[in-house]
Amino acid sequence: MRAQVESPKSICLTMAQALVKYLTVQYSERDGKQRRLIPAVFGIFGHGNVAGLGQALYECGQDLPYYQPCNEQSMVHTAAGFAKANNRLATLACAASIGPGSTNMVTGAALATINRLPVLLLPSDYYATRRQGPVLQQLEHPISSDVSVNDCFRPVSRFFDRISRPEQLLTALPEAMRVLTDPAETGAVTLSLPQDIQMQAYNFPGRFFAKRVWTVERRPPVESRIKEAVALLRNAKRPMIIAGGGVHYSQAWDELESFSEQCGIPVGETFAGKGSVRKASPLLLGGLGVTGTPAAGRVASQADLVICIGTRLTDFTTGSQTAFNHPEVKFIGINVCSRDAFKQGALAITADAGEALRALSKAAAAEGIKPRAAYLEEIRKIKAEWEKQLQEEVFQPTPGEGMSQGEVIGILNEESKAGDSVVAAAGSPPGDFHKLWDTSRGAACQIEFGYSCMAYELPAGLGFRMAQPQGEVYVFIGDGTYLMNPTELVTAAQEDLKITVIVSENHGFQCIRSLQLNRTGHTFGNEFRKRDPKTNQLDGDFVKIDFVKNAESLGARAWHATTREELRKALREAREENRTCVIVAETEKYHFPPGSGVWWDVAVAEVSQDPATQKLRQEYEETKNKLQRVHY
Ligand SMILES: Cc1ncc(C[n+]2csc(CCOP(=O)(O)OP(=O)(O)O)c2C)c(N)n1
Repeated sequence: MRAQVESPKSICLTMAQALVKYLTVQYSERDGKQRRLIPAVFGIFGHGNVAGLGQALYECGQDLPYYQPCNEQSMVHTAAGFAKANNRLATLACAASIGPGSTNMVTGAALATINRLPVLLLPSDYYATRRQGPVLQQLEHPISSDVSVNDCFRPVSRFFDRISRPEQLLTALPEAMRVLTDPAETGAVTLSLPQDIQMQAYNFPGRFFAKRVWTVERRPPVESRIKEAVALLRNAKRPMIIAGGGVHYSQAWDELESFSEQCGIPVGETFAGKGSVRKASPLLLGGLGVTGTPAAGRVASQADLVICIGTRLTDFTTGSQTAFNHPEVKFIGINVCSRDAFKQGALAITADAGEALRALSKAAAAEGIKPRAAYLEEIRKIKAEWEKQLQEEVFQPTPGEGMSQGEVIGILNEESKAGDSVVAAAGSPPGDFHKLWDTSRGAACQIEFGYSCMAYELPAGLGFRMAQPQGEVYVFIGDGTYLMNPTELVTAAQEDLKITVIVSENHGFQCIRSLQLNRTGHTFGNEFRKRDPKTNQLDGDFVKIDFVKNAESLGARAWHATTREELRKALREAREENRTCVIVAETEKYHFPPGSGVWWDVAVAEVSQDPATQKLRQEYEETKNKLQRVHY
């Protein structure tokens, strides 16, 4: 055994010990404020990492607290939620054992990379020496001995490295930190750690473990692009802003509000951009796109200049390229990521959102660009129409029916307070929150819809709670999503991380059932029903599931609410509770809020014997041919 020698010049550590020691001294900085870049690690141990990284955490991890999740996918979602809550200025590390533990993290990696959220993943890998192979859980690739299951991480990581010698950390770790803290490149960073190399010792230079601060840069815009943008603004009669997640990550809320007010430009928000305008502004149209408000859909349809800020412009925002119908529509793209800035053939301003908006406001003021009164009046009317429909229809009970999900969201909105946040990601909740949630009350709406991953919400809620000690953290999910991943309730109990989970119990995957009906004319396989021996299909009685008991068994306090009064009472009691809470709200199966008028391209079968499907195909082709455009 080699003795651990420490001198100012070098320190002998195992690869895993060096990794842990390095992470404890990494900081991020923006606008003069520093914070730990990776303040904690989640992990599940197995033979692939217990004696390597596990030993290192025990010996060197005093400043890198260890958290125990119930599932490896979940811990990556927790890290993504934590990163999002910190506007990407901090994240968590996630460690897994070789094989299934590691591949369980692949979905989380995809979610993080697609949503541009930093997460540090530490999967374990095969023996680098190969002598003992195949080790337990090792893939033996027929033609490529250096391929392991961890190569699955490559397409879903922004940086991937396999550490096959301890000294590789000297270059791999700084590169990993650079990618994590680069706003244009960030996503999942994966360092694959062969089992034997984790324990291998090396004389690392002492200065490798000196505190290092990674500045998260605010890229300034190029002046000439700002001038060109102002020229477009000057000629625009019906401009509109699309606010994406980049507004939050840049913390450019004030800059967005003042630019929109100064120039009289209405704002539609993407899922990630929900809450970009934080006050009750007459210019805020709410969510934009397929699940957005009809008001935002109408304004987008006639906009002649669309200013896209910090958005990837996915099909839900562009209505699969049917949302912008003005014949002369032009786009300005403001984004730290050049690829996004150039989308839609936009005038691209590759810059930090806050910096670009400040420059744009200044240049627009110098040019004397002012709101157009007639346009403002039109926006006011369109918005008022939608608000009337919201209050008089969507949030009201329907005679003869139980609560709709819209009603539940309305009540939650009323009960929420400034400083609360609500997390949604898959099923009908993200779309309904995008359309219905009023962020001007001060409760943040954190929607993950880049990957729209069932199972993200609850563990991500823990990440939000870790970053947000005050206020309620609500997690809003369907019953299908609850069934996919309730287990992190145990981690919540273990760590006293209080979240309040609201389960909308509608007995199935109801948003997909509705989509299926609209695109095939039939439904099957989307409700929690028993197999009927007569039909041999899942169209028998609904399966009885006791979500309250399930949640209680995992350490939560739980309620079942079937009426508005019961729901309000449960929400108020939950606010006073210290433990994690689960409120199961019975909701109507087939009652959805009104549509936005924005189309979504989900193709219908081109050939079918079924007249219902044939009719839907005909409608599909007509709409697609009429509305879909290419903007370049
Ligand atoms: C992990 C994962 N699997 C499958 C899907 C496809 N999908 C999208 S929504 C949905 C149903 C969600 O059901 P539930 O959570 O009960 O919400 P509801 O549709 O009833 O609102 C499914 C299966 C997904 N988004 N994520």
